[in-house]
Amino acid sequence: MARGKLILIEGLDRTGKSTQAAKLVESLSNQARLVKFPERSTPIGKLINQYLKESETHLADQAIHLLFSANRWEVAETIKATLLEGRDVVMDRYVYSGIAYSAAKAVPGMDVQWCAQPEKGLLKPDLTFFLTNSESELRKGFGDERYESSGFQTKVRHEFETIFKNYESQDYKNNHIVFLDTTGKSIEQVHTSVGSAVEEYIQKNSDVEEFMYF
Ligand code: ADP
Ligand code: 2DT
Ligand code: MG
Repeated sequence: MARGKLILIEGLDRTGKSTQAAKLVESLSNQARLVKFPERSTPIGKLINQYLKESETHLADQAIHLLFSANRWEVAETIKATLLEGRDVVMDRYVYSGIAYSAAKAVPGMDVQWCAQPEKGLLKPDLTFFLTNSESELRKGFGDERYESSGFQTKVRHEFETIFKNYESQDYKNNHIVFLDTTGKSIEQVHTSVGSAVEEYIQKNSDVEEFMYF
């Protein structure tokens, strides 16, 4: 039996990641599993949740970065097991958010290379979508969690661009990363674009069994 595919939906706040990840999981046939990062229900995830929700919860920038990464390591084994059962896994945020949000803080020494280090050895997605939307700041759902300000989001966008254009340029060229501008597109239109890209990827790569790692 072929292993499942690891598919990631990435992007800035309110670009439609959670909406699209949920719809993609529903549309995939093989009991696909949705994994959202941060996974807030684990012991480390509860700490992360508190940090995001309560501005008075102080953690050193290095410490919270490593907790976000540890949160992925907590779930890594079960993701691989699910893929080996032949089920697809759709992730809502992952390593790229981890690097981009931390690097955007511009803390001395915490550059992209430093931020990427604890992610080394995690499974690399087979296919990554990066959603952009020039009007997403107008959307409902703007919360009061940490990082939800337009000034910080601009810095995060810049870090994502650096990561995808330079650091992951090979994947970008090989079409493992799909950029999707959703400006002016309905939820259904975006879902159709995501679904076709996934279908095309699976058709071309159905026999790929080896895993890629960061
Ligand atoms: P994210 O997970 O990227 O922060 P969400 O999926 O939670 O974004 O979507 C943020 C808000 O925008 C929600 O209210 C959602 O219903 C709405 N939304 C998502 N996609 C679209 C779209 N294509 N057009 C209009 N509104 C959308
Ligand atoms: P949402 O639950 O709305 O997606 O917000 N983040 C996320 C990081 O800083 N590092 C990470 O590794 C991950 C996965 C992005 C979660 C917030 O947490 C940030 C927004
Ligand atoms: Mg979301």
